[in-house]
Amino acid sequence: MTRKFVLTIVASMIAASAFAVNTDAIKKSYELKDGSKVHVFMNGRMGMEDRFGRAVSMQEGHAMETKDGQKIMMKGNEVWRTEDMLKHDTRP
Ligand SMILES: [Cu+2]
Repeated sequence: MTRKFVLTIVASMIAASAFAVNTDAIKKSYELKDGSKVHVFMNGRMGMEDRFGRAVSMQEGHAMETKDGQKIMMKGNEVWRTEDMLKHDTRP
């Protein structure tokens, strides 16, 4: 294999793993009535983002209502994960 060919493979592997991290991070995000957001991560647990874009804590089992009237029950409290996501802005 030529050196250039190997570098191409390595570059595409890095690109693929970066893509995997981004899509793994959040499964779905919902906008809530009060202007905050709830992010559902790939592991099914959730993290809250307040209307100022800060990661905030919410007790597990707390009932939330989305802008379009859906009721969601808080599962998990992934504050650190939300914080990390907001810091690196890996929102989908
Ligand atoms: Cu919540």
